[in-house]
Amino acid sequence: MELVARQSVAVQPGALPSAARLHPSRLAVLAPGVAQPAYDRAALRAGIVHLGLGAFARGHLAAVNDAALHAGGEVAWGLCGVSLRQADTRDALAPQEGLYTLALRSADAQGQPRQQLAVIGCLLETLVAPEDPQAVLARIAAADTRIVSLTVTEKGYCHDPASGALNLHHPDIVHDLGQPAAPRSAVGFLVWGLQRRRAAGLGPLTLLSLDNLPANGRLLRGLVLAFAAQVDAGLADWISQACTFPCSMVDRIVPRTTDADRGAVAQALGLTDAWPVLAEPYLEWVVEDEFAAGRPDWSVGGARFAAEAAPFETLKLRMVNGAHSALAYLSVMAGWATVDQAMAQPALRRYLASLMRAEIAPTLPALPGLDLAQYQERLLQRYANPALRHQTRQIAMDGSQKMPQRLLGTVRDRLAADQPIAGLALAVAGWLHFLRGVDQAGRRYSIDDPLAGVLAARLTLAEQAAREAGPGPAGASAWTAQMTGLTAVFGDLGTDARFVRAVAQAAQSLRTLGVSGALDATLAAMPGAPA
Ligand code: CS2
Repeated sequence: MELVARQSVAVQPGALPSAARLHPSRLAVLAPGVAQPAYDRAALRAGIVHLGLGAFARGHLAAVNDAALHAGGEVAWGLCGVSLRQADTRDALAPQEGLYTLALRSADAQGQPRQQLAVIGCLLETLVAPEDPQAVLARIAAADTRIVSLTVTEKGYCHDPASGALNLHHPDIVHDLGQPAAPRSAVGFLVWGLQRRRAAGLGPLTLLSLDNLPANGRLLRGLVLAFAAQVDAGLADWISQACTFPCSMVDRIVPRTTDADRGAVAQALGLTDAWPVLAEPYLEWVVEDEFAAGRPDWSVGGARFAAEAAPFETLKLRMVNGAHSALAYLSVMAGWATVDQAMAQPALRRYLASLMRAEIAPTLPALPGLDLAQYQERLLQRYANPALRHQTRQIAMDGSQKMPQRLLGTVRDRLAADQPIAGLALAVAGWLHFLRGVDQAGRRYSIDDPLAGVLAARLTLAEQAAREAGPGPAGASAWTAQMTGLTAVFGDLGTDARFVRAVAQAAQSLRTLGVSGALDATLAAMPGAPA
């Protein structure tokens, strides 16, 4: 079994509307240099069920799993994907019998976009949960299934982002507790599926969260057990004793696929693919080696098995995702549509470099062998990748679910050590200011967030408080105190006068000076900002 050598080719815009569709029967006509499944697809069985089959999972889990199969891994480790909401992925991939293209995009020395293509073959089937929840439960309870993995995004866990507890008032959880045969949430599917499994006398599973949440395995375990305890104490005991929930850290930037990307992939492939996935070449996946029923050897595809993922998670969530969110809100308001466009703004680049070095890095746990300065420099280069065109609006989604682990934990650690937080405060103020839904040029945008209603109500109260307090810093303080009083996101941070003061100052800068002025003012307040 050999991987066909991959070549990088220039990204050529355009479309091939008349080209035939990617399909197992057409692999022989693929353009030379495109990697393709060289293992026996027909022999694969679905040992992994993946909930939340978005581009992210197809850009890392499936790609790494494919590499393990190429390296001669067991045929038991094929993948069954589950979409929890929509049919679009299944509709795109079913006519291709699950095949899709992964395009790893980078730039050449002249900054021209290039891509390396690989057709991924390990996805055997995609189920659409709302169409047939029984099929999903049956898959979780199938004898072949040994791992259920998840990328359902932060909000998919139906938890309280500040405390990590299961939200028993969440409409999907309320629904699922009463619907053993037709749940809607990931946690509901897991618990009702595990109940069937136990009743059928089948073995335990590994439940593997791949989402950007701190201690994601432990969090998932807590949520699953909290739900199971509502159903049957014996089931909760069985899950807690037999199933494992390894924590993991995954790092790969996977922007949303556009029609232009579909065209460029078709040009290079020689076939059309209804839903290729784009990603950066960089991939880091650290996963705790606690599998209840075996696992593929993902290390051949770049994964690292570790005793403890926590230090890697903290590093990644605070650096990669913290800086990403800081960049995203400021950029949406400034009108910088893509991350590479934002990175071309010298003040923003300097701000991110200072934020990482001066405020985030000192809060990180020691990781032997890690050169943090090099890590930060590489991260800035990853963001600047001009071939990804990663939309800042995409990263700006769901801020209420992202703030605690990306920025607020860092803020807490800094305040506990009595350290300044000017850069972090600008990032938090950026999110709050962004929630007003209008950019600097007066263009309106919608707020895509599960707490959008609550946030809008807060904003109304905050604007009123600011009016009553009068213009200038007094108004900014009153406004910020209201916004940071939202405990579901800020916990008790809103009662820390140092935090509220720093965020109010940054909010006032954003209001009076705009994004560029606020960046300059913040940089002036951050010691040792790079020139
Ligand atoms: C991003 C992440 O959309 C977002 O919120 O910050 O998806 C980010 O690209 C990945 O976590 C990178 O590993």
